[in-house]
Amino acid sequence: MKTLKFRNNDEMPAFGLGTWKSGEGEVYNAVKTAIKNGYRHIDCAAAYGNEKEVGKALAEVIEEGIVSREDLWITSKLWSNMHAKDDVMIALKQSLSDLQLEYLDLYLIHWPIAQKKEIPFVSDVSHFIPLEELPNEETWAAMEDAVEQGLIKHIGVSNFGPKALQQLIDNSKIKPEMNQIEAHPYFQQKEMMGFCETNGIHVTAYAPLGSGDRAAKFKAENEPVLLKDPAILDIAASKNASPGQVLISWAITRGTSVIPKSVNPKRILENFEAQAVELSESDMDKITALDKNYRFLTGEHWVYEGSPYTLESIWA
Ligand code: NDP
Ligand code: 1BO
Repeated sequence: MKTLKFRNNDEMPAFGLGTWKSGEGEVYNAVKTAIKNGYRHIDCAAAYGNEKEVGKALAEVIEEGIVSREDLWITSKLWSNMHAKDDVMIALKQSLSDLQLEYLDLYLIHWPIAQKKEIPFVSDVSHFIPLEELPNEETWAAMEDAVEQGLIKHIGVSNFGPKALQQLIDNSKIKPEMNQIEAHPYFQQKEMMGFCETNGIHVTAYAPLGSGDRAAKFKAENEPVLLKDPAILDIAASKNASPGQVLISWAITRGTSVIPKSVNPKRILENFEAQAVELSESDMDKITALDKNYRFLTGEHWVYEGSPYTLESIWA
């Protein structure tokens, strides 16, 4: 299994299981099936509303002796309503308790956006807190404290653009080690990949299969369908692989971590086996040519008239 090496030589399995949208009654089986079949990296988040069920599965696979805690890499994410210094520890301890863990391998600021604590999901412009009032640096300092307390091994961010990342790099004791961002052949993020490489930051690719099961509010009309792209289908046929496997292998081959979500046992296995699908230089070149600068998750759901956050400021 390919790994990404962190600054202290800890190694994160490049391939993991995504859990966004994995519903109640589904995610427990998905995590157990995944770990029983070789997965060692699970991507979680408080905002996914399913960490308790993930935690039950994790506790059981450890109790059953299938894996030990040290064999696993568990990532979670801090939601936007818990960015205030004192709230970071409350949120982290809740995730640890729900996941039935004593530490996280990686904790990420989910979005560079702060919102009021009482409102878990914004629905009005008054629910935001401007970054001038609650800067990412304050949130980060609290995450650094949690690392010192042994509750987190590594810290990073998600959905950060180069400007927000640079600000954290310039104002932190522990430099960010991960940016989890949308990345797939239609949105290859070459600039961000370069920025992260220069600064020793790893990249985890989310929505690697096109995130087809997003709710309608997160979707545009007539979206392109990555899993049906003719070039991907051709390469898949030539390897006797599935289109999903080609997309996963592409992400790993270019040096990112990748966390496809599935709750379907057959696809959970199929995705794991993608790690054995080898792409030639010419396959990689054909896929590189597919870039359309097309985001599936545009960030539009954060945009409200008069808000301190705009699409430009979020992705800057
Ligand atoms: P993905 O690109 O992983 O796509 C998931 C969809 O693909 C589901 O409908 C799934 O269905 C289907 N699928 C899974 N495997 C295959 C396959 N081999 N062939 C065809 N279809 C397949 O989307 P996500 O948005 O879920 O992204 C992956 C993970 O990244 C998330 O679950 C989450 O952990 C993380 N993420 C993080 C974000 C962030 O802001 N940091 C944002 C978005 C995602 P089924 O389950 O039925 O198999
Ligand atoms: C708004 C989508 C977040 C998934 O991680």
